Amino acid sequence: MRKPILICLILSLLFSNHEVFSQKDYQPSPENLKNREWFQDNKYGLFVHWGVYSVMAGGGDMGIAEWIMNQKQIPIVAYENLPGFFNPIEFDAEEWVAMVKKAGMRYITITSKHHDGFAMYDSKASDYNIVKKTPFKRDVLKELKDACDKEGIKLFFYYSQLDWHHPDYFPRGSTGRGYTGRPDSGEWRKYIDYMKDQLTELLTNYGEIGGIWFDGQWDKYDENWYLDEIYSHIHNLQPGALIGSNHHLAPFPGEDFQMFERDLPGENTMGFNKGAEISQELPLEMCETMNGSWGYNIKDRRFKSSSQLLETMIRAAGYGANFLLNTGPLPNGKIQSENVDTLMVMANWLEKNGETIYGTRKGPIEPRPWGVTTQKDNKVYVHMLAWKDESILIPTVGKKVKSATLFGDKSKIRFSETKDGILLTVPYDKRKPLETIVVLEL
Ligand code: FHN
Repeated sequence: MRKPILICLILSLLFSNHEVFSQKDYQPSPENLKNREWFQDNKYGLFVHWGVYSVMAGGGDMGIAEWIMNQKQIPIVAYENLPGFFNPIEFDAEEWVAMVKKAGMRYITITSKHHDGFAMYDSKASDYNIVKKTPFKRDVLKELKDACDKEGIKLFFYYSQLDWHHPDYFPRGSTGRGYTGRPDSGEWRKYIDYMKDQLTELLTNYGEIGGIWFDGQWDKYDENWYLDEIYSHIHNLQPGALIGSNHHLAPFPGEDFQMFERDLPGENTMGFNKGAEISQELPLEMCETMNGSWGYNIKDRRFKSSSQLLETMIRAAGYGANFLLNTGPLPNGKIQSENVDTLMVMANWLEKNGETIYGTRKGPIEPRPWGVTTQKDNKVYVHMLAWKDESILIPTVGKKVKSATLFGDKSKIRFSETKDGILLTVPYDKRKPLETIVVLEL
């Protein structure tokens, strides 16, 4: 084939995919744009992976929790017993939200349905839900939403497009194959309608929500996910709702924020990031686990320290990204006490230093191994995270620096500005881990 024809063919294929896969011509509503600003200002949220899988607590294996059905190849007919054992009598939505507030978090993103297909809310689209199938019979999303509304915390719903339970999730993707016991048949369009019905419930029965956090498109990259239709539907029901999808690709039109899983934007230590470009326009969010698991895993004691998590949060802010920190609640409805302890230590830091994170955007200097910058109005916050010497030459910041002070005690920091950069000197006795923050007033 001649080269120009081949190029045209590739371009037209790309273009047609683009049309099928995204909400073309999407213009975010004014509410949506306002919510994007809110999202970027508020920076820090709690991710919650809670489902009937918590009863199995990882089954004694490290790294397995919400994936247990697939990892242990549990057929649907057997997995369907699990809801019968799920009775989180100690669940108290108000207690969760009070903890979130105390932690300095501003929103919660909770699993409404994970890959196992079990709805953690009162779904009319399927009986496979917490109200119909568990002895608990309560709609935890409803209780959480009410508690969030009282405290001014926003609630987002995680929704797995991937489904190991629904018969019409066919053709199957890279997971949930064979062992589930589903017949090798099904109608994809019926599954899309089912998903649409469930999303309608989530967007109409819980008042105004923060948005929908999709996950699972990576199970079948070549599938038609009807994103145009689904995203338009969501935005029609709630124009302000932010849509994000954890497909590990560059955002599609119709998405309102871009997310990164367990890696800072652009990094790829986890192997998820397929070289996706970082959006210069959309808000960003990084999600992270507190140990190595999302859902509750009884054996996973690899808890990250509060310092480690704080450093990640600060570095994320240096990219302009929110930090969505996960907990996997216990099957009795309590939040793991180790997680609460860590969150409270982080809360102390935020109480003192929150000004350098909340309401900021990424600073004028790109994130560096030594640290990051954030910015608000005429102030640049230089977070010196890993700099051992007394002086450091940082790049110029575009405007003249009027003063340099240490955040906290406001002591003057010696600085000199040349065309080569800004030389800052922070005396050793003024340094504290994670709290050496120089404020440059422009
Ligand atoms: O498979 C899921 C996993 O269980 C978890 O929900 C994370 C959260 O980002 N996302 C998926 C993997 O990309």
